[in-house]
Formats: sequence, structure tokens, C-alpha cells
Amino acid sequence: IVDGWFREISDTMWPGQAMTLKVEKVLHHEKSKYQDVLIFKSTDYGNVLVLDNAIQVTERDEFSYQEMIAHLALNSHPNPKKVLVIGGGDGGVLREIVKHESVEEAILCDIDESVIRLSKQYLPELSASYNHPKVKVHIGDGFQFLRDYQNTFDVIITDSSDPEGPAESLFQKPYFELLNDALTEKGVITTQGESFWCHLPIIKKVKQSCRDVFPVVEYAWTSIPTYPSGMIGFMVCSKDKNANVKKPLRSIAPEEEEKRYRYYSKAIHEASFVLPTWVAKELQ
Ligand code: SPD
Repeated sequence: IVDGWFREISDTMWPGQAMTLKVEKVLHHEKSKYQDVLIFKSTDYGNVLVLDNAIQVTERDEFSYQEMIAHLALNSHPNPKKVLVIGGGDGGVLREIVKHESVEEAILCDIDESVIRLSKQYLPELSASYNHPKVKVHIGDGFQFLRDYQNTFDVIITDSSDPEGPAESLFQKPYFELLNDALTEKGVITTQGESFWCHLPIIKKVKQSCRDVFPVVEYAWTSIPTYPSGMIGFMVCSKDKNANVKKPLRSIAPEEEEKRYRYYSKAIHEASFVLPTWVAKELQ
């Protein structure tokens, strides 16, 4: 933070650019066992969670990301009952999962207890989901956690930070193999899939790794002002070779849709897979 502004500088992940937010007050700063954790109140984006100097959540625009990473997966599965989140310690993705009546159990595995603890304190609208009766929490490494499960989860959502630091292994083929094994027969995953403006080589690599493992692999994206370049993508994969993840399997009446979601809709689900021409070519 310099002169009252937080600058999201990363010479490796998004060289030569930086999102800047005006700080009203620093609420908390600590070095956890895994990363630098900063929470501040911004002048115009509400409370902000930053891990290793990368913005994870702002209260103003978080719903775009959390809704899309959750509902793209859940609405691509015929009957999701048991859902796992790897990462996602702020609780926002859990909040979206428990909106689905079919879900019986939503389990979250995050490596860093400090993210959960501080989100409960400073991000109440996201972390309220921790009180939901269907939610269970496990603190630990997602990679290790998955080794113990076969044919268990209908949907697995990987809500990770960027592939530098504790989340690095979550962007690699051995991780997708573990996800595949832990999924039930028609299982679906979504993963944090980075920005096509900043990370096309990473996205290409991740997509190829997913293709080596899953028969259906697609990249979707959402608009979000406080992530690098104003957008972020998701890898959406299914174990069912006949699945078309681009069309939601369930939809609700538009009035209900508006009550339940702020960003997601059937139309947005379908549109989110439409890519700019050069990106579509690169990811073919
Ligand atoms: N460049 C930052 C990407 C962060 C993605 N994870 C956000 C966690 C929100 N639940």
C-alpha cells in the first residue's frame, strides 16, 4: 500500500499492469503458514481479501466469480448431491452451492485456516454459508485430501488462487487425474481458469492436461473488474462423454432466476462459452 492505494503488482503473473484500489482502512494483515494475508476496507469496493498481493475477493464484484464457478458446474450435472470445494476459504462458493436443493452435502477443503477465520470476521455475506447445515469443512491440502476419495463427489469446484505459491499443483495434470478418480460416473468439475488476456499459455496447457483426462473440456469466462484485465475464466469438464456443458441441464423461471442470482442466468451460462476469435483459435 503506497499513499493510501493498494497496487496489485506481479512481475510474473501480470507484468506491466496493476489493479489499484483506494484503501480506507487496513483491517488485518498477517503472514499465515502459507501466504501473506491482507484484508482492507476499500473506498468503493467494500472489504477486500488479498493473498500474496493478489486480490481474491472484493465485496462489490465477488458474486460474478462465485456464481459462475459454482452454477456452471452444478447446472451441468444431472443431479448433484455431494459437492466438494477445493480452496474457496472465503465461503462464497459454498454460499452458491447450497442454493441447489439437490445438494445434500457441501464439503470444503482449504489449506489455510486463516482465510476461513478472517473471512468469517470480515466477509460476513460470503462466510455466512459456514453455518449452513449441509456444509462441512476440512483444513488441509486439497491434493492430499483427494487421494483418499474414489467415486465419491458429483461435482468438484477448485476455487484456487493463482498458480504461484500454494495453488501451483492445482493447475497440473496429476491433480486433474485425482479429480477424475474422486468423481462419480457423470461427475463435473470447474476450476479457476485465469485470464485469456494475461495467461493464454497457462490456459492452453491446463486445457490440454484436462483433455488428457476428461472427454469433455470447455473454457468459459466471466467479467469481473478487480481481477487482472477485468475477466477470469473457468475450465469446465465432464466425465460423461455425451455431456454438453454449454447448455444448463436445469433452468428456473426468470423471476426466480433474478431472486436467486445476481450475475448467473441460463443465457449467461450459454454465452460464457463464446470466446473471442483469437482465443477460440488458440484453445482449439
Ligand atoms: N487472480 C486472482 C484469482 C483468484 C481466484 N480465486 C478467488 C477466490 C474467490 N472465492
